[in-house]
Amino acid sequence: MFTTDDTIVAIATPPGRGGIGVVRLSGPGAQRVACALVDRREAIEPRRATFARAVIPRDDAPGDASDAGRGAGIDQVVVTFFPGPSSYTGEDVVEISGHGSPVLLQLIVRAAIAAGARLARPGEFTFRAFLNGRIDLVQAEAVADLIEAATPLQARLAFDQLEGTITHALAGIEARLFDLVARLEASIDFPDEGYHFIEPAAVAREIAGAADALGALLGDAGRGRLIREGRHVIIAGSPNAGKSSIFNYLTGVYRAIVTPHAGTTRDLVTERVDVLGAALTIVDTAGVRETTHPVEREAVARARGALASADAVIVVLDRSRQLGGADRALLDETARTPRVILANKRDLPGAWDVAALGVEAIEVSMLTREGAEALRPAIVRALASREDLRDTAALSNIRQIDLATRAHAALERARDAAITSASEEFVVAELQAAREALEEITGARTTDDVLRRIFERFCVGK
Ligand SMILES: Nc1nc2c(ncn2[C@@H]2O[C@H](COP(=O)(O)OP(=O)(O)O)[C@@H](O)[C@H]2O)c(=O)[nH]1
Ligand SMILES: [Mg+2]
Repeated sequence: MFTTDDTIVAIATPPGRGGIGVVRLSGPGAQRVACALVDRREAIEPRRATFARAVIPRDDAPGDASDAGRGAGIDQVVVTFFPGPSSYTGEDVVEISGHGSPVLLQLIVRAAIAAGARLARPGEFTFRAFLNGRIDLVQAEAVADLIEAATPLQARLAFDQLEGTITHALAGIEARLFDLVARLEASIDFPDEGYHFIEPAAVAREIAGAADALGALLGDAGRGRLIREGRHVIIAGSPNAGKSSIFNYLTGVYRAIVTPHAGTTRDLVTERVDVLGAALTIVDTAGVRETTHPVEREAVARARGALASADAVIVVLDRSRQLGGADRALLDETARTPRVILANKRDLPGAWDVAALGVEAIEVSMLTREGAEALRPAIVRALASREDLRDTAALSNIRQIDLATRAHAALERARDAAITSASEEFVVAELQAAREALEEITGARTTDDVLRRIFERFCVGK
């Protein structure tokens, strides 16, 4: 996909001005290019921060008419040389830390290109790390996730994956399958000996063990996805039930207008918040009711649209007024969506019996905040079937989850075949299918297409 025998260069720090900015080089010529950049003849000592003066070709130096020396000084920098193979990419890497000015950093990159480096493509440093076996594909994806993390829990999930938690678990399963296939194939290859390299009864047991280990990983995947991707949570209910009050409470920003006038919220008000580790997009809607006002009609239509695409719904009921047809319709409509039902305004005399609702509802008062502390855990429980999202080692991205699901299905077929004493060839074929899917997760077997899609997500310099 990319050539890997040349030396690449890119700015590794984000665009904009800052205290320092880092230019990164990787490849066989990293040391040579870096020496040219700092006008140095002797090699840079490995793993040591070395103070130096960056120079750029005279042609690039504005207003420099003197011709002393080979280049024009441009910045004071710190150069660090990480020799391969124990560098980030597995190749020789040099990091040049200069002052964080986009102009300076661009000049350094141009000078590196003039000295023989090539501008790196998005994700190319991490891609080289993958090709050189420094990390597998799960870890490469974790690098992108770690950089993109928007909540502390997202960062921890990605870090766990980068540290190899998933890689290690998958390797254990792969090793078991490899061993099993080898022994089954030996039995197939030497049928006359009447000797089984593995007891037929042990085959099903071994497969079931691997399937269970993979099943455990998959069991956590829903939680992993929730942390990684976040979810849309829609607040719905009759006008004046207290939806905007709940939105403001959850988001901590008083964006949605709260008034005693029914029909105040006329558009979808959206805010992204961290709810106990889950990155949730909370959407406040207009109360769903019959109306003739054109703006409110549109608002109600938008509320219905949001409801259709919600991952979870907070159904807000007003406990101080009789439930109406719209409330019952909403309860019916959301019966199959993960939801939290709130009976709001518990500070006022109740007009109906919450216990008689027939479904679990949390009594709260958004005015006094009584009972409100139960709201966040209830949302997470509705989305993840548990109240907290900690202990984070989990598959989290859909590519990995799809492949693990495929591997798991193949293992179940293999186990069933082993139990019903189907031919060993059939069992082996299913086990091989499972192994292939697992190898695709880690990238031991993969296509250029998949790699391109994964590394496209990265920025230049990663
Ligand atoms: N007494 C009482 N009033 C509330 C409570 N929650 C909201 N309200 C009031 O009910 C009215 C409607 O609230 P709002 O959040 O705008 O409801 P929305 O129309 O569903 O968005 C406002 O006057 C709020 O101050 C509550 O728990 N108790
Ligand atoms: Mg409102």
